[in-house]
Order: sequence, then C-alpha cells, then structure tokens
Amino acid sequence: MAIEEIKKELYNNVLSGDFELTKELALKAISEGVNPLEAINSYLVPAIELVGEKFGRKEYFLPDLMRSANAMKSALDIFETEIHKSGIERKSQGKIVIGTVKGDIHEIGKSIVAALLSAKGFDVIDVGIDVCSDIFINKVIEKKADILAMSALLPITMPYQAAVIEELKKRGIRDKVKVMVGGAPVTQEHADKIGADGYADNAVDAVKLAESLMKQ
Ligand code: B12
Repeated sequence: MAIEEIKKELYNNVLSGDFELTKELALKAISEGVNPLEAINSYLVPAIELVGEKFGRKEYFLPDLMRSANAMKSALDIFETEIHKSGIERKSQGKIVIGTVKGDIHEIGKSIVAALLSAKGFDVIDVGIDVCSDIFINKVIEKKADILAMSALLPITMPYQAAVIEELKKRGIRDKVKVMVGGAPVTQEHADKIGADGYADNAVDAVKLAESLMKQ
C-alpha cells in the first residue's frame, strides 16, 4: 500500500470506526516512515473532528462516536509510543502533572499533549481522566511538579479547572506551581478569568507555553 493510501485509509477508518484496521494501518504507517505527529494532526484529528460534527448534526450516534474514538485511540497509542521514543535521553525540561478534570472522560487531546510534552523533554505524570482536585494536587506535591496541566472538553466541566485553582490557593501552594489549561471549549478569556497562568489551543502550542512558563 502506498504511503498516501495509508494516510487516506487512516482517516477513513477512524470515520467508520474500524478499530483493528486502524491499528494495522498505524503500524504500517510507522514502518513506512510516516511522521507520527503529522499522522495525528493531519489524519486522525481531522477525522475525529468530523465525527464530532456528525454527532452534533445527529448523523452519528453515541455508539458511532465510541467506535471512532476507540479506532482513533488504537492508532494514537502506536503513534504516541513513537513520539515518546524520539524524546529518549533528553535532560528533563521540568515536571508536569496532566489530566482531564472531574466529570470528563475525554482523553484523546490530553494524551496528545502529554505525549508531545514528553517527547520535548518534559517529565510528564499523566493522572488520567475524571480527576478530582485531591488527586491533581497530591500528585503535584508528591512529585514537586513545576506545572499542573488540566484538560476539559465539556463546557460543564470547565468550571472544575477553577475549582482546582481555588483548592491550590486554600492549601497555600498556588504560587508553587504554574497552571495551564486547555481543551476544545477552553479559551484564553476563560484561562484569564479563573487565574490560570496559561492556555494553549493545541499540543504544539502547549509545549511552547510550558517552555515559556518554565522560564518565568
Ligand atoms: C471522541 C469524543 C468522545 C469520546 C471520548 C473517548 C476518549 N477516549 O477520549 C466519548 C465517546 C467517550 C465521548 C463521550 C461524550 N461526549 Co464527546 N466527543 C468526542 C469528540 C468527537 C472528539 C474529542 C477529541 O478527542 N478531539 C480531538 C482532540 C485531539 O482534540 P482536543 O481534545 O480538543 O485536544 C486538543 C486541544 O484542545 C488541546 N488540549 C486538550 N487538552 C489540553 C490541555 C492543556 C493543558 C492544553 C494546554 C491544551 C489541551 O490540545 C489537543 C491536541 O491538539 C468531540 C467533538 C470535538 N470536535 O471536540 C465530542 C464532544 C466533546 N463530546 C460531546 C458530548 C456531548 C459527549 C457526551 C456527553 C455524550 C453523551 N451523551 O454521553 C459524553 C461525555 C462523557 C463525559 N462525562 O465526559 C460534545 C460536547 C458538547 C457540549 N457542548 O457539551 C462534543 C463537542 C460532540 C458534539 N458535537 O456534540 N466523546
């Protein structure tokens, strides 16, 4: 299969939600030397965004959304492993605790950000999805993290990013850790309003933001 065909099929199979074929295609893409970040950004992300639009228009239903998300995840796991490998043997740029906030189980964007941060030399502690403030904060303290990164994909879970910042203040450690926020509905305005130190719209900018926060 030619490289262009592999890329097209990756996109098509996330759309149709074929878990096994998408995984196979991702492995083929790697063996053909496709850049993993390009595969994520140019094929997987546009496909899952179209799935989201179709869901919004009621052309796709929850089972379709889940099938596509699983297909995307199967390819993402393979590409993330490659991205991680490219970061091996680099001196740590800083420690980052990252997770998706309580009430929210969207993990794809958070995992892409985590993989890229790790590839760029950050020591990343991924605390997962549906994470409550105690888990975020205890991990920050335990690991002496420089940055806390929180993802939210639902407008109803965005306020929880503020709740965690408030809890950091209550515990008297707000000035000990930089906080960055993101996720599709999150904006710079929201970040400013809740007193976060930064916001980024995508994984590449999230790395730039983390680097600039480390210099402050
Ligand atoms: C895949 C998906 C799911 C999957 C998630 C699977 C998984 N393992 O993650 C499943 C099927 C589980 C799911 C469930 C639900 N979903 Co959903 N889902 C999506 C979908 C299609 C894609 C999300 C995604 O992965 N995007 C791709 C990634 C790469 O983008 P991203 O997450 O935005 O991340 C990028 C940036 O935002 C940024 N970023 C992300 N995090 C962070 C963090 C930091 C610190 C920084 C700096 C940057 C950053 O960098 C990332 C990479 O570039 C979206 C539609 C959409 N377009 O967003 C709907 C969507 C978010 N879901 C939606 C809904 C409604 C739901 C459900 C409530 C459905 C239901 N009825 O049960 C549940 C919610 C469950 C819950 N409690 O969380 C709605 C939300 C609408 C709204 N206004 O509330 C959307 C918008 C779909 C729609 N059009 O209606 N979903």
